[in-house]
Amino acid sequence: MSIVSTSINDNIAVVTIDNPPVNALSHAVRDGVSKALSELNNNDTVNAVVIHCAGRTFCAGADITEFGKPPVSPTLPELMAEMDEFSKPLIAAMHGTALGGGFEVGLACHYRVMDGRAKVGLPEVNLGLMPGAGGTQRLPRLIGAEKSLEMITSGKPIKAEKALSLGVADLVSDDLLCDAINFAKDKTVRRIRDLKCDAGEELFADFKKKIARKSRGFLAPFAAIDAVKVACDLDFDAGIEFEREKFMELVASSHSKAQRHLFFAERQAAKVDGIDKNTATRDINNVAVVGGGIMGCGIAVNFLSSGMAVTLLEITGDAANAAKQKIEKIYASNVSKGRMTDTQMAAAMNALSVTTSYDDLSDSDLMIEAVFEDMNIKKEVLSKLDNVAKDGAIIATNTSFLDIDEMATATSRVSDVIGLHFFSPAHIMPLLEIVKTDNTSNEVIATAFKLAKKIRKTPVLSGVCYGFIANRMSSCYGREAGLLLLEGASVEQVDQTMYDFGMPMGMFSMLDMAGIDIGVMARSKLSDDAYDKRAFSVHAALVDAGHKGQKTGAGFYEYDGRDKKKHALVEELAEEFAKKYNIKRDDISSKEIEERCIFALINEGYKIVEEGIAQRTSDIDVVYAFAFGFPRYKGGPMHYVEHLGLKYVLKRINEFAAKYGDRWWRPSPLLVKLAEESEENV
Ligand code: T1G
Repeated sequence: MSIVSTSINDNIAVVTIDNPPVNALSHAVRDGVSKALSELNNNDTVNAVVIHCAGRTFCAGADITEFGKPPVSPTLPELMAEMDEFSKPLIAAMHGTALGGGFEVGLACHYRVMDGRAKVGLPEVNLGLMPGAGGTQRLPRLIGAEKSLEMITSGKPIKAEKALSLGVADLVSDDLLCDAINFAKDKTVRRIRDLKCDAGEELFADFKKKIARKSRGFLAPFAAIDAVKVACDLDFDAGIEFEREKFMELVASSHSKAQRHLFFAERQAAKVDGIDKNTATRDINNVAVVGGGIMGCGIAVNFLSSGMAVTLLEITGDAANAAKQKIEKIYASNVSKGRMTDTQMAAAMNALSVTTSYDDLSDSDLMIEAVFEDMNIKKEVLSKLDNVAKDGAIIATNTSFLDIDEMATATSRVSDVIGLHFFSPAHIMPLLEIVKTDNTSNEVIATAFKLAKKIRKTPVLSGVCYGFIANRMSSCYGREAGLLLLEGASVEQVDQTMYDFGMPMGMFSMLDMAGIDIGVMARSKLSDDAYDKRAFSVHAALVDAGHKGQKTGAGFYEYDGRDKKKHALVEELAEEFAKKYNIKRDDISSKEIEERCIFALINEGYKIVEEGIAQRTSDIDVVYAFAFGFPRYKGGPMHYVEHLGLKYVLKRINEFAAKYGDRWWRPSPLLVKLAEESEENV
């Protein structure tokens, strides 16, 4: 079947686009549709045209792979203009996810018929863009400025029923093409561009304030707001011109390049080099979770919400029931926020059972432990699981740091053991580190990746090392932050610098939130040469004094409820340890703080790739953006290097090595090689 084909029955033409996998509006598609419409415009036997897509979805947007290359006519805006000139009724028959340019094609049609399960949306902001084919001008004319601002700046799609209620869809159908053809029979041309929209000035200013926190540092949402305002202030053609100009600026921006990088990096991370995508996988329907703490309950929710049965084991009946109540509370909160229905909550809770007996876990397809971060305790749990597990059951650990190769020796099935490292809160954070041991079978790895997709997590493969990818990198950033404290920077200055860089919060605020004692406990099991004790001396002293962070009312900050203020003890401890370690204290620039923290991440990221712990540098970006909120408009630590220049980053790391010693600052050989090969000008 050609990429665009036309059929005509009873004076209704159907233009079908067939460009798998998502009918992206590539040049071939645009050109095919343009040619088809030209012919149909001159065909007197044709009274109306239905635009439809083969495969699983209506056009899911512009072809993102074309961005950054010179535009080739017909561009999407040019095709829209042709559609605006089209003299016969145009009906879009939309199924799947009609997103971005796909939805804009629908809006350039005169009517829209949607499959009952279809969604429409304008997710361009996720790519550092705004709608660039009339979306900011047509949508406000159809549903008003305020609702358009919500859809465009959130990037969130709406379902067919909502689209119908808003007037975006004219018909919702379970027999899409047939109903769209019948719907087309008695229609007349009706262009959205001929409608008007207006809104007060204050709407746009207020909306910018409303999204200021969530969209901090991003460009696209604010540009989109300006474009919607223009839709209310200027005529359609002037608005289209404004939109195109702003869109092209965004396409060329480092922000969009970074966010487009992450879009493809996330999909690439789901591919495991050396494991064929058709590798057999095991069915996972029954899951056992051992440990009913915050992590265990969050992990259980992931599986319950994906329609699987969960048996949660705790040591005592009270603890098991407390875990059930924690899970019930999570679901109740989701229902109260409209994220799920009572029926969905009831179904999830009905699929949950709790127990204190390992025998009750014997039918589980997957068993995952989320118990205390101690090797002996975890080995004991894995051994008990191994004793009751059926053949083919997968045994997983949620450990954040520990050696899973060693842990697996507690079982008789080392090839069935894998790490599934969730991030707290486990039912919300999108990243899942899938950690393979030396013995984990390809079938188990492939099953874990399939499971990640089912529970809507973003998987990244890691090998076994201390902290895997995420926590190993984070400990390097934490090391530099701790040393900067001894060298004269304040907690507030370090945190503010990294917040201004784009991190959701500074390292010390994050430690106070998570609990300083967790890292102190983990490091207590390490040999002294495994980390820089100096960097974490204040952490240990705070915990010794009972200051573990928010949960004790003080840590690196003092807390009055959620309000935080300077904790004088920290400065005293920093001065005390600086003296003990003979570290000179001085004023430190924010640039030095930022480079020490970020370049530590980058250098470690290259080491993780060259050791084979991570498959590729783009996986590192996915980990750090999805687990720790590295600003997506900077693309992740490894993409950000390209923005800074490899030679500059290497130069600065060499300077840090000369000043602070190369125990931690030895440049990664991979970084050195790439910098040498780089053709950039320094
Ligand atoms: N362009 C090119 N390739 C795309 C693509 C796109 N728009 N969308 C998906 N792919 C590839 C993807 O890389 C993967 O490739 C395969 O299709 C399956 O994707 C002018 C400027 C539609 C919800 O942002 O959200 O229109 O890895 O694994 O999980 O105003 O893809 O197999 O080689 O994600 O079923 C706006 C982006 C673009 C939608 C399907 N549109 N796509 O999810 O499959 S900008 C978007 C998605 C734009 C206009 C503006 C999802 C999906 P590979 P997948 P999925």
